This record gives sequence, C-alpha cells and structure tokens, in this order.
Amino acid sequence: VDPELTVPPIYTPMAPAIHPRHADIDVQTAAWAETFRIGSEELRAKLVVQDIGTFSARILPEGREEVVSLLADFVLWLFGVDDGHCEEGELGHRPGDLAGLLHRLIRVAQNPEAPMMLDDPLAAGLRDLRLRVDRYGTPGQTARWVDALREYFFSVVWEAAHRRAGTVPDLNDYTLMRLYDGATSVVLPMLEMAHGYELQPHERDRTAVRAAAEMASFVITWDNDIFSHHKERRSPGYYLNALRVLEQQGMTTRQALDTAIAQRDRVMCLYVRLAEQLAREGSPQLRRYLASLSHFIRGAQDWGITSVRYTTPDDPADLPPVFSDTPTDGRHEPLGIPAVDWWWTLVPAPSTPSGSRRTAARTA
Ligand code: 3E9
Ligand code: MG
Ligand code: MG
Ligand code: MG
Ligand code: MG
Ligand code: MG
Repeated sequence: VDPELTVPPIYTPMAPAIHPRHADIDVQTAAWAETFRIGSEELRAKLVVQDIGTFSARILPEGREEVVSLLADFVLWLFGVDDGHCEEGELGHRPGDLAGLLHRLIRVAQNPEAPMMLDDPLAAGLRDLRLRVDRYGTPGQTARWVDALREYFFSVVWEAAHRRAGTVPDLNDYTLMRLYDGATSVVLPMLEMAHGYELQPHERDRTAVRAAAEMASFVITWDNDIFSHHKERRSPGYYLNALRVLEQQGMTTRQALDTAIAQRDRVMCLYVRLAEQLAREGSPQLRRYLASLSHFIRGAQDWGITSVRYTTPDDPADLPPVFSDTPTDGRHEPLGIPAVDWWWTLVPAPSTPSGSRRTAARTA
C-alpha cells in the first residue's frame, strides 16, 4: 500500500457561508432519500450521513429554502446514480446498457407523466424533483435542467467505457469529461431558481460567462479529485481522478497532487479575475449568478474537507482542516490543455507579475 498522502491547505479567496436552515435541510434530505428509497439499503445508509443537505446549504447560503432543499435532494439523487449505477454498480462496466437506462431517466425528467420505469426508485425520485423544478423554475430553466442532465449522462457513459477497458484518458480528454461528469452543470439552473431570476440567453450563453461556469466546474471537480482521492483509491476496482491521470503521465502520487493543486490554483486565479470583469459589465442577475458560482466553489471545499464521505473515519484521510490564502501557482498562463487553454484569452494579463489582487486571508 502507498504511504498516506497529506493534502495541504488549498487556496481559496472565497468566504465560507451557510444557509441558516442548514440543519433542518440536512435532516429533510435524509428523510427524502428514505421516502423514495434512493439507492440500495447499503448505499442509502451511507448517503444519509454525508451531510449532503449541509452541502446544498453552503452552495445557496441566501437562497429560497425550498430550492436549497430541492438542490440537496437532487445532489443525493445524483449520488444514487453516480455511486449506485456508475461507480459501484454493474452498469458502470456496460456503457451501452448504461446509456439505455440514462436515456429512459431523461424521458422521465422530460415527461414525468410517461408510464415508464414505474417500479424504479430513482425514476420516482426524479419525478418528484421535476415537479419541484417546475414549481420554482421557468419552462426555460426546466428545459436547461433536462439538457444539463443529458450532458452529465453522456459523460458518465464515456467514463464507463474507460472503466470497462481499464484505461485512463489523457489530460485533455479527462478535463473535457470532468467538466460534465462532476455533475456541476446540472446544478446551475438551480442557482437561478433559488434567487427567483432567469439569466437571459444573451448573457448566460456569452462565451465568457459560460467559461466562468466552466472554470468553476474545473476548480470544484479538481478539488473533489484532491479531497476524494483517499476514498477513491481505497475503493475496490477502477477509479478515475485527476491524480490518476497525472500519474499515468509518469508522475509519482505526490507530484500528481502538487501538479493538480497548481492547476486548480491557476484556474482559480483566472476565475476570480474573469468574474470581477464580468460583474463590472453585467446585469444584477449576472452578478447574483457569479456570486452563486463562488459560493458553489467554496461550499464544495468546506463540504469536501468535512463530510464523512471523504474523511472516511474508519481509515482516515489526511485532509487539511483549513484553507490557504495564497496560490501555489498564480501565473496567468494556460495549463497546456487544448480544450480549455482559450480561457486565458478572456482576461487581460495582470500588470504585476505575481498577478492577483487577492482578498484577505480567510479560513473555514
Ligand atoms: C462527483 O464526482 C459526482 C457527482 C454526481 C456528485 C454530485 C455532486 C454535485 C452535483 C455537486 C458537485 C460537487 C462535487 C463534484 C463535489 P465524483 O468524483 O464521482 O464524486 P465523489 O464524491 O465520489 O468523489
Ligand atoms: Mg448529517
Ligand atoms: Mg463519479
Ligand atoms: Mg464518485
Ligand atoms: Mg471524486
Ligand atoms: Mg452571497
């Protein structure tokens, strides 16, 4: 067995925040999982103690409570799919059959009245989620939520093909896959619903605004890869994360960890500068959206270092108790990943070499 990896404090310029109703929301999400019997008994017993409601309360600290609960139930449901079917289930090794199941689920999300998968708990849970998405969102937001679910599903089918073959994608393919298979983009419509606005297409679909959301996804999923590495490596069978991709390029685990941290630090610095630029030019709704993206990043960090999902108390992960106020790599320079290197063309290079106007030190 490899020596235990110590994860150092990770750079974050965002302040922690949590919805005041977090404790009730967390309890209600566990109850929702029981009501809909999400996952096997064994999986559900694990999920209900992972503070998933608390995670949602960190993503939307000022959001409408009903939508914070909706997001919490949805994230739990996503783990029912990602853990239950993809990473721990049979279908995770059968991409064709997985694609069939996921298409059926998409139809249930799109047409909840269709008499399909009537005995399937995940389908029943999804019908309930759709009902609540309709209640708090616009028709356009419902449609985008369904589309985002499809892009998440598409990416986990790709991942399943690697799982079946036992292969590890290269860094460019992994980056592209990870922009979707971390299920970050399916959360985005709910950020709007929680604050009762709809970002208009001319603003939301601007390349730079999409890029800001992609950068947030990159940071959230790289952070997840860093914090979940212990959990993932100790699990039986195949696993895929950024560290494994970098190890395959010839790095030791330690070098892979340092490299992944440097990559997410550079994207974080770029995200902060792009978000400042967009907030100056944008509508109040865009400013709200950008604030929510930042809460999403910080919420995933706070949840990532504290949830038993990742700390695994029976075989403890060596995770940092705090965050750092300094990036290990603050260079305004593309990562050498063709799929995302264009991000660095969206923001002018900073005038000072070290670059960043950073906010004051903040820890959890
Ligand atoms: C995350 O990747 C998989 C998603 C289905 C998790 C659901 C979470 C969200 C929608 C919010 C995004 C938050 C993240 C990525 C922490 P992975 O590596 O399978 O997650 P794991 O928890 O197993 O490390
Ligand atoms: Mg709890
Ligand atoms: Mg996964
Ligand atoms: Mg996972
Ligand atoms: Mg992970
Ligand atoms: Mg706020």
